[in-house]
Amino acid sequence: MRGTRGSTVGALVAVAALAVAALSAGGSSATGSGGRAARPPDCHSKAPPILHDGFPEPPTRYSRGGVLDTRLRASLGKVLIDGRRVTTMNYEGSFPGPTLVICAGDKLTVHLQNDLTEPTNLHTHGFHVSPEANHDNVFVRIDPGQSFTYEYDIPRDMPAGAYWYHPHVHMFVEPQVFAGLAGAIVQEGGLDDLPALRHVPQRWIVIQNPEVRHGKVVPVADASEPTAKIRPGQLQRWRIFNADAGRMVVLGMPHHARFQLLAEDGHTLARPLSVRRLMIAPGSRREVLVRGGRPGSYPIKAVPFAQFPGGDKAVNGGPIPNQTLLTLRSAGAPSHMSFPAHIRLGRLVDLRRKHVERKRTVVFSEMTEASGATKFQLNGMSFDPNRADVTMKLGSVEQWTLINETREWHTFHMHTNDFQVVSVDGRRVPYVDEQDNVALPPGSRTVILMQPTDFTGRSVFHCHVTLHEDHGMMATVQVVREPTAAQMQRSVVRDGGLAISSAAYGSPSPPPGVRALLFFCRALGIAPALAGVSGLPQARPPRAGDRARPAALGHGRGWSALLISRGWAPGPCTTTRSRLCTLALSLNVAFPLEPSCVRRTVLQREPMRSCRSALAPGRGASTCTSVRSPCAPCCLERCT
Ligand SMILES: [Cu+2]
Repeated sequence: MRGTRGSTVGALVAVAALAVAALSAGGSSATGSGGRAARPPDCHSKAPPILHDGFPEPPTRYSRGGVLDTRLRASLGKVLIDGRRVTTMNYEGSFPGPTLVICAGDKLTVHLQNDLTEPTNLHTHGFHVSPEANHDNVFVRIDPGQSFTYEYDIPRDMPAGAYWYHPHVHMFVEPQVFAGLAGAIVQEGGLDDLPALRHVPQRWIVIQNPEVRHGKVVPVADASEPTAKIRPGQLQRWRIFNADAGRMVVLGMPHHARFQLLAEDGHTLARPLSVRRLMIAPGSRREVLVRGGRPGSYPIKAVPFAQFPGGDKAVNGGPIPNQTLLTLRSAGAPSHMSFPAHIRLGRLVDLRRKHVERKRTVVFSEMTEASGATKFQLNGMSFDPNRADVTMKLGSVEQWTLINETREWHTFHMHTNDFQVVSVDGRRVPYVDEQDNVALPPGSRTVILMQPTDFTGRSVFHCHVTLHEDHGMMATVQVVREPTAAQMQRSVVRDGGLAISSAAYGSPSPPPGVRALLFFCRALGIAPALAGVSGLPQARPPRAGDRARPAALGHGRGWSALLISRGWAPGPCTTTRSRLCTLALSLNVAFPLEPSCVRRTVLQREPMRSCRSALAPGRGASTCTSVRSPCAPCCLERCT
């Protein structure tokens, strides 16, 4: 299922590095007049210079004396985009909204005035602040004509870097972000203080993806792309915000030039990472160094990328490929700025060294309803704000396996607490990162570690393709000091196998028998971990007689595969034949699929959606007959 706005609206899709220019007519904020604000003292005075060379940029609002008290008025009105006046939703008459610039330890107060005709609210994406009361609370709903004052006490140890703000009322996120309700937040300090970067000028780039909506045209597809000036040999540090409603942006430099990646989602990497392609998921931010080449003009393009099957071609509803995000014009006196490639940028706590207290699995799936509409789900469930999906213990380390069972990209975004990516499809990430949003390739498994600290309270995690989020791909999470037995029980997702693994805190090991089997397999160097099957045809469900081979997932835990087979199809899997089938999987040998294996394979390859809905309380066996035929027998067995 395609899920980007490009798929639903059509051809006029464009990535535009944009920003704007239209300034609001003042504003009631104490420090919040529009335009390019003078840099006050505090952390701001020490930050590297920002380039103002005609490249479009939103107005900035700086904190002073530890305080930024400002207004954001959300309304529908005319803004200036690439020199044209268009009508769309906006904050303070600016598209994107004003950039808020703060320091560690600041008090940020935002008076949000809703002058739209629909509810809205505010999420400070990436902030490590309380998710409750009038802080980063996404359950607040501000009706039309109402206002609400948000207060954020920025922790002294919140990493300096790139954050952003946008609405978060369920089912309104995608249309509002798409329409332009988004703005950047920069916390200065951190990398700014690094001697090697102190004189490297900065450029802040906010990416959005405007197009046709409600008859109002946001004409960027045929607009001239902005130009960024650079001198030959000069280094520039770019903070790039993907504030788009749902598009994965993959940027490519011309002539094999590379980006030096410095930070992800507000977190500094330990060392710079040289990359040719820079992928920025919707909601994510990246900080990079770029160097001016020989004199000339160099387009920086959003290279073709299949976010959904066929989505790399405009004819399939994808964005226009190879669209120029901006043109880098290298001219002027040469510069010889150097940057040590092996410099230590920062230091992060490696959660891989800590004891994992709990494991969970989150399955991203899609379900097409009879009406043709697509439901986007996590662990077979659509979002319900009144349900407690996950309860985490404050200070505990958890390992989550994120399984994308669909044929398109999703992302995993966590509020309040960031996470470290450990592996993707079994390939270990060779460095320590910290992110609040990670892209999940189709059919992939991503293992992350996280440790909720400092704040108890209730928030959410979700896909940041906001169309998917609005259509259900979101769940609640609460962090408590001491989970009660009832909370622990509620947070255990029992859906028959695939989304198991919510072991109790303090008992992370598989059963002794399974441990012995794993030890045996690992000693022989085979089957390091099993939970998938490769070699199966993609175009149709597997059938008896197909030859399959287990896919090593490499996350070091094979027992979930065994539990899957036990959890599902309890009838067949108690037979000797199905035990042999399981053993064949364990031993990593190709085998002809037996019927019981087929069922199991289908259950692994297909989202839990069909079987889950069939198994929901109150559903009869008749529901099972409506699911795909290879799956139905299994469901029937479980239902009856
Ligand atoms: Cu998604």
